[in-house]
Amino acid sequence: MVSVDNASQLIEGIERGDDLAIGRAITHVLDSESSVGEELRTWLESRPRGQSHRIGITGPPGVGKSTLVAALSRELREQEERVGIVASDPSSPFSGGAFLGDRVRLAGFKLADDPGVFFRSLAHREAGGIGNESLWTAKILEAAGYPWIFLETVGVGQSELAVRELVDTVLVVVSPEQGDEVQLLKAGILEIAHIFVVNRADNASAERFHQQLSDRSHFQGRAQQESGWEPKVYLTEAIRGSGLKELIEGIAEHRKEVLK
Ligand SMILES: Nc1nc2c(ncn2[C@@H]2O[C@H](COP(=O)(O)OP(=O)(O)O)[C@@H](O)[C@H]2O)c(=O)[nH]1
Ligand SMILES: [Mg+2]
Repeated sequence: MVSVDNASQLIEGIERGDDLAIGRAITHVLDSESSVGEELRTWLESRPRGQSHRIGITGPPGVGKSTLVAALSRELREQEERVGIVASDPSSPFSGGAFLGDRVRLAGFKLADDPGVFFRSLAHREAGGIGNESLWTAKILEAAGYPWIFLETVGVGQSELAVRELVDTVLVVVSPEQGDEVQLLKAGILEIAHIFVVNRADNASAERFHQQLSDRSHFQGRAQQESGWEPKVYLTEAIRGSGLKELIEGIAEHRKEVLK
């Protein structure tokens, strides 16, 4: 990459919270051929873990993850919290519907021009899910002082299990339309959750599904065994913004647990 950027100027910019510098820095860091990127990666690796709380949002496609991230972000903005969002979508190699869709959705939530929100969509060349690209991006947002960082990943598969390694809190979003929890169990998705969200509270079977999951929230999967944390189950309607305050409190509670 031919570049006029220099690493120390970008670092200064990141620490000032300058969006332009943050955006440029991410581009460099994700470019294995950029020497500026290499310097930035070295710097990022030498930094102590900051004050950010990283929240991974995973779950099957279409359950409302992006909408929920936008809704939670708006709620946090009302509490004057700054929010970084990293969306990864393997189905959108640099252009295409989903990529644009998330932007449009953010705009719908009046976040697109909000300087307190930084949004970056990654077109993954890795096999789906949150990989190193998301990790580097999160590290930059952390260096820029964003206290809340959401990382959304698409789909359910092996790669989602990696989410756990990269974030502090894993939110597994499910929707009542998926019908039954057996499917979720098969996918191994219950195992990685710190928090469950049953989205689409407006659906007729939402309550029942919420109840079903709550009954099993003593379920001892890997995440649960490691931490002794009992996953809680929240019911939300992302498009209308219901259940968000409770969910944010739930995340904050888990954060306290993590920091213990
Ligand atoms: N009825 C209903 N639809 C929702 C809700 N949340 C999201 N949606 C819709 O579900 C569709 C998929 O949402 P999206 O956030 O893209 O799902 P993702 O693939 O999990 O990120 C969109 O048309 C949303 O408007 C909800 O609470 N209720
Ligand atoms: Mg999405």
